[in-house]
Amino acid sequence: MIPDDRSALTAAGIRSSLKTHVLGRALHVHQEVESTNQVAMALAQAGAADGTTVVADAQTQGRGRLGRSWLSPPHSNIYLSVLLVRTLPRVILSWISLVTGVSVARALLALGVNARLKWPNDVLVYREGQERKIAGILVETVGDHPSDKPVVVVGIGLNTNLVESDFPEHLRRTATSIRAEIGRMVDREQLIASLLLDLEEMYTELHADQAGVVAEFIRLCDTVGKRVRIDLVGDHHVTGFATGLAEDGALRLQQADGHILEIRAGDVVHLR
Ligand code: BT5
Repeated sequence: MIPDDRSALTAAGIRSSLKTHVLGRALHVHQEVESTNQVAMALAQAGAADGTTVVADAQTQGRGRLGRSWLSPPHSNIYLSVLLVRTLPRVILSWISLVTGVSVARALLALGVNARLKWPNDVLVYREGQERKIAGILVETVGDHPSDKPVVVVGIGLNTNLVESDFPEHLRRTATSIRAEIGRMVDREQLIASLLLDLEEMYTELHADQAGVVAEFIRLCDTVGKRVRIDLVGDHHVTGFATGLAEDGALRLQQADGHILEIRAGDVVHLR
């Protein structure tokens, strides 16, 4: 059954569709939190298990990268954080954010949304030549974890049943939702369950067949092969041609003089 705008997200509803072995097996569903990433961080510090998942119907301080905020109204979207407590080689760690984008894009494609990825963490839809962000990913490392393993929280914000008029003015031309794209509402609980299953498979595949995962990212990503400007922290930017990805997922940028830079953090602007 497709819920109306007011239906609440419940753990039972998500569990009834869940086919994972690890992700979401410990599941915390809240009506409202400041940030699901923050709740997952606190659970990590208290020793929560690998795959512990936090879902909220609304966030009051949803966060993006670099102190930016994530619009998180109630009853309409997906705000999800997954805790990964496992042995992750450094090279793989930096791929977590990229492969999470692959899973989100694949979930959207299955619903008929023509999703594309922008390195490193944006899930986009193009409408009338305009890029619109439909989902964002925020991976944060957990310090002071009781285990010796590297521990990360993977946060996903996915605009699902929000209608265009719900977006504030400053996001109306640059953001979209599944409903705005396909003209119907989707069941958030089922979507969360299928997303968790694909994520579980992707994280396993990342260990077993990194080349396959990289190829899947490149297939879905619009940044590689484009002229781009990259806004770096501070007021700096660099421009060039995105030629590919380094082993750790950094973006390789060829500048006009032929020099290759490897970019590990920044905001990409696709140039024509
Ligand atoms: C991101 O940051 O794209 C990462 C967003 C991650 C959000 C999830 S929700 C669950 C978990 N818990 C959290 O607290 N966070 C994660 P960034 O690349 O910095 O993009 C942020 C920018 O996107 C903002 O500055 C706005 O311009 C725009 N934006 C904010 N909310 C949006 C929304 N709902 N849809 C589309 N664009 C949005």
